[in-house]
Amino acid sequence: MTERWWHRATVYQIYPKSFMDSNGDGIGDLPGIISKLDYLKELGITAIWLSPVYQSPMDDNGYDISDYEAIAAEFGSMADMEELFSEAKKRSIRIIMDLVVNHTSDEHAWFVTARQQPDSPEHDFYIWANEPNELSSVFGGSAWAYDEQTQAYYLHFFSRKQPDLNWENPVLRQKIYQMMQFWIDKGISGFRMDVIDMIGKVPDQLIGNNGPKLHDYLQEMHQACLTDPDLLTVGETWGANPERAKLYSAPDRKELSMVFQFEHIGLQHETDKDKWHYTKLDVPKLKTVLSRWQTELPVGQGWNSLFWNNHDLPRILSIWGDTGTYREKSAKAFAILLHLMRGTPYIYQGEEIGMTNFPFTTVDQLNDIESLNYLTEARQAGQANDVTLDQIRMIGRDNARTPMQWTAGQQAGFTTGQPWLPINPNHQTINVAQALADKQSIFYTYQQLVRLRLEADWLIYGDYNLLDTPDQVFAYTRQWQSSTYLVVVNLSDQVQHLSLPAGIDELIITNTVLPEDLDQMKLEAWDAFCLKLIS
Ligand code: TEU
Ligand code: CA
Repeated sequence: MTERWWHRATVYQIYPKSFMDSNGDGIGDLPGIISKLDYLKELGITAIWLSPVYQSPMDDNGYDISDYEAIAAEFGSMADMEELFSEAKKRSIRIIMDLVVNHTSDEHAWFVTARQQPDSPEHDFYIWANEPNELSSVFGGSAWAYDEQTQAYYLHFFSRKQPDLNWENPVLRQKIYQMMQFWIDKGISGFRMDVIDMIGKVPDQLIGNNGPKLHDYLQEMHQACLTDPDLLTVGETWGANPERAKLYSAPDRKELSMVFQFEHIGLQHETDKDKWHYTKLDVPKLKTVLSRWQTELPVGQGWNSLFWNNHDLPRILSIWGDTGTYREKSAKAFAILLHLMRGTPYIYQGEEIGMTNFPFTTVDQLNDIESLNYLTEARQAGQANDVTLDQIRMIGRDNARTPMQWTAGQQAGFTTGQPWLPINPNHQTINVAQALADKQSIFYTYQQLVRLRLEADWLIYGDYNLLDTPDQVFAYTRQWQSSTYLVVVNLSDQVQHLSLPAGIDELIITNTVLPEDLDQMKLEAWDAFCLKLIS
């Protein structure tokens, strides 16, 4: 495998609306991000994945783009964007932009023209039908919306303000590649690609993702603007399994660097039920899923991403960890478990200080279109409001979008104004200032893991092997040249017993006081550590 920078990188995801507000309007912005680059440098991350900052009516908080080459006024100007690029570069931090090309906003000039002039070239940039079929939107209801002006239906797999693009149109594809080149020429280091597995859709065959031409389009895209191997491209592919991940990320396929797979996230809800039917952590299933992704994507045949959190997911501590006595210990346990696997880790803003879900109590605290649509649907289906609110409180996307908690002070130091989404009251104790002051905080565990990845070849190349342990204990080894590294994590608040016939050569990282030896070990709640074994 030819090593690239992103094999050793840790990427930090910023949701700009909630990261840092510089002008008191309660909305995060680009100058706010610039003011926090030194903090990110301290964490040690190599790159930032910046969720969309393009012009948008904000129906889906920027994942509905009305101009791909202009900055949303709420976030600042193109000059601010250029300054972010140069300030990040000074700190050797790369910028990955969010590429949202499965759909545009219905306020994009292309769609405005498409609906006004049915015989315009732009009309065929979208997907029209005289009658809807049974395709449904991810955000509830039909995936087809009737347009009075055109007297036809258009496809939208997300909100009706997010019409799907017709990737069968070669002119449209070239316009997308030109737009990508515009940002590459500005010096970005790659793209995160929003629901990219949907661009091969075949609506009249009810095919949404993994369509027949998906990889043709990705290879064409690569040829057009992604031939620089130092560009990191990560596809958001909810339908990926390891086999498909090889198609996306095997170097000789010349498509993407890696994908975000969601099979482990799928364990957050009951099988074959929708996301709202959340369920508790099933550690044996988690071991099976994550181990498959470690063993079925060998070095050179593809590359993994590693994440627990993003802007669409509940905070991992709230859904699978502990937010009480063991909040810090369980946070370190999840970090150690994941970051010592093979792949590129992604830290979502606030994960590094152990932020948790927001204690929503009323509907008017919610912003996310997905949750608000679900609330309406659930009401129409006769589900009690408190049941729905409980589901949204546990797994709704707003949980990840409450503002970053910088201090224990007013509005958590996020804004001097009124925040667009309420600040979690636990910012009094969970905030960056506290984390930086406490050398035992979660922050320094992440900092240590980020630094380790930059120098440890065993992390990049070592073979993975799951150990047979009690159900709640997730333990694996990484084998590299003559060295064996052991990772042991108790993913429960119960004492566990474990015996490993091996001697300790070196302590790599731990969230607990280590046992004398590995024979007849007693693991306390949420114990997690990594050791180099005597070979
Ligand atoms: O998410 C894709 C997606 O399907 C998610 O919306 C997911 O299915 C759902 O949120 C489960 O909770 C991407 C972006 O990450 C998301 O923020 C956008 O809303 C969506 O695409 C449309 O662009
Ligand atoms: Ca602002």
